[in-house]
Amino acid sequence: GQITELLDGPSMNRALTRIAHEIIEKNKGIDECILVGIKTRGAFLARRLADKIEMIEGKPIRTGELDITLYRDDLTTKTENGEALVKQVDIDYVVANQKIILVDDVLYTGRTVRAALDAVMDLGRPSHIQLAVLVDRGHRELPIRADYVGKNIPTSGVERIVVRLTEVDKEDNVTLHKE
Ligand code: 3GP
Ligand code: 5GP
Ligand code: MG
Repeated sequence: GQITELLDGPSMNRALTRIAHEIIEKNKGIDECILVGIKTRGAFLARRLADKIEMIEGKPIRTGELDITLYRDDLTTKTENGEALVKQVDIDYVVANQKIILVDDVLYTGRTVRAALDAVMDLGRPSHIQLAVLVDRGHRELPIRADYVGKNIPTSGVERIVVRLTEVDKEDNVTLHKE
């Protein structure tokens, strides 16, 4: 099928730099913030944002990870109720009264984020939960939105967004695949 490049490496890096600044600005610093990446690629994006934020602020930001997969391990049945399931929670901090910033590569139906919200709130009562995504492809099935967006990409149901990150894919880019 047809492949379109939506973000190249430098554009992805600029988007992440902007989001790092937006996180610091919105939260007036990062003292009460914990970045929580959703595996696989969201966790690498959270690490990249943490590095950028540390460079800007001159102090580290806490990070954690969530492993969330579809209960039915078949991506094609997703909208026929493949439900997101939390497999592992790696957050080594007290979340009560902290600001949790979830990080994922692609936001689509919102079901993964809903599962992430549940997992975080099971640990205690954060003061806020925010969401950062590299790509928002639309088609929400739940009332969930992102606070920080790298790029909004309206897609059809048959299109796929492929996110490649050097940590796992040997290159940085985002491409749109039709059929
Ligand atoms: P990720 O773990 O880095 O996010 O779910 C496994 C991989 O399949 C994901 O990698 C993601 O890139 C890709 N993927 C493509 N379409 C979908 C989808 O609709 N749902 C999920 N969960 N993953 C998808
Ligand atoms: P949601 O639960 O919002 O439907 O989907 C979010 C999760 O599914 C993200 O973690 C992402 O990995 C994956 N996802 C959904 N659609 C796509 C897509 O088009 N491309 C990629 N790479 N991942 C997707
Ligand atoms: Mg993902």
